[in-house]
Amino acid sequence: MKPQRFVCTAALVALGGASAWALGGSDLAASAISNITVVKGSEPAPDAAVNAPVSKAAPVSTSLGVTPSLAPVGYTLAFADEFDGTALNTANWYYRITDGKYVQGYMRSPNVSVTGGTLHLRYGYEAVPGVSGNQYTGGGVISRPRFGYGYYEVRAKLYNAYSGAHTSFWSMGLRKGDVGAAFDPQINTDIDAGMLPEHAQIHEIDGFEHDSGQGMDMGTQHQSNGTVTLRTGAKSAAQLGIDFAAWNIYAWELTPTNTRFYLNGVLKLDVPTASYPSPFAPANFWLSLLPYSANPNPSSLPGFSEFDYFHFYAPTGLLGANLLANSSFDVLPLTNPPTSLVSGWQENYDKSASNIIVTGAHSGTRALRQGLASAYTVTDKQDLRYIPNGTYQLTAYVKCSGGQSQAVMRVLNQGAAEIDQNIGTLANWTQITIGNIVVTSGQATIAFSSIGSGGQSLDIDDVVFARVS
Ligand SMILES: [Ca+2]
Repeated sequence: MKPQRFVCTAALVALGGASAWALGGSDLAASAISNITVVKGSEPAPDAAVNAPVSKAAPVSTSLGVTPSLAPVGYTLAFADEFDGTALNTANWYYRITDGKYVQGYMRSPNVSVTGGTLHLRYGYEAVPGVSGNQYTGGGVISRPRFGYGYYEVRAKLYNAYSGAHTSFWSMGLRKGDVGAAFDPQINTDIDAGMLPEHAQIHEIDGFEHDSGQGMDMGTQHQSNGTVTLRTGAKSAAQLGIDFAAWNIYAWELTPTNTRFYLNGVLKLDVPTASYPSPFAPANFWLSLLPYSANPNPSSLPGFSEFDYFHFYAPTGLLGANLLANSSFDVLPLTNPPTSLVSGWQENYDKSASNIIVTGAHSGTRALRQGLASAYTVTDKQDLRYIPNGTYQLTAYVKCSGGQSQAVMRVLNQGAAEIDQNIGTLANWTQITIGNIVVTSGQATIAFSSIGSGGQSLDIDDVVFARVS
């Protein structure tokens, strides 16, 4: 098995059985990422625990010194972790932890450390609790925030002494219960609290996938259907003109029209969306070192891959682009998708009242229905962060039984008072609009909320949230 794509990717397995969702909100006061709850009248502000934007033109001081910004024009630094200090900032990151052995080893939180100004991912051959004999171990981190269109950059020095380690710089949404990734308990906590979608494994971008002692691949692939779009294929250090074990700056740029991959500021691959269509979805950002084959010299371990920083630069323009994931609800999770999974959307409160319908959609084959056979309160939302300030418009097609005590399309956390569009009885698909949405906070929450009685329903399809000026 050539694990070039597979090992970076989370395991493609069916989701487990139905989860027992708690109703209502959750107490996440300790979390640096606020739960942006959306029952009207109780809307805590989103956190401000991200670095203040700075001019892209300004050099960026990192742990290893001052780095010239390699970001293309049209971007502003919106999020940065310099990996300074003495511990991983768990307000920014989950640990990537596997459910037991995965590929060739165990992904564990003790293999992640921050020291000397860099993130260290340790590649070990050592005892693992509950397992006999030495085992290969690795580690990784997954960002708690999700990032969309923008420029992603790291400076990295990779384990390359012998074959066996797969280090990667990439993005993908999380999926609850993913055996290859999702066993940091905070992930389930955040999903259950409606801070993350239960399923957001829609699109994967690989800034690099490096097989130690061998080569490096870059490119994109659909996660929702497992299709590779365009990749460089494995390139040796000589072909790339770098030393993998030395510090290099790796980056990609995601725009509505292209995904571009850079090495030390040089464009290495350009994936035009028109030629290689990909579903857009804001995604978690990952850094990981995964044991993928036996190391020929395990007594030489531990080894390390190091990251000096992760920077995300938000675009300053982005006019006309829909910033919502799975805006038409037609993304299909990979394996026997249950209609209870609303890919890309954060469900909250009575999650059983939020389901995909597969007949009568406005477009495609699927739409969202809020409704239940008994009384319910439900919200489907997307917390968009690191988006450009400006004036936006939100539109959606809806059908509604009427009679709910609340059925509403909402914009909140945009830097001003919440804006609502109440939805009454609509027998046919009808487009509704909230215009003149002035975003000043670099973020916005787009939500649909219902409080209804048994048998009532609100259907939603083709939601567009885009900047107009
Ligand atoms: Ca649809």
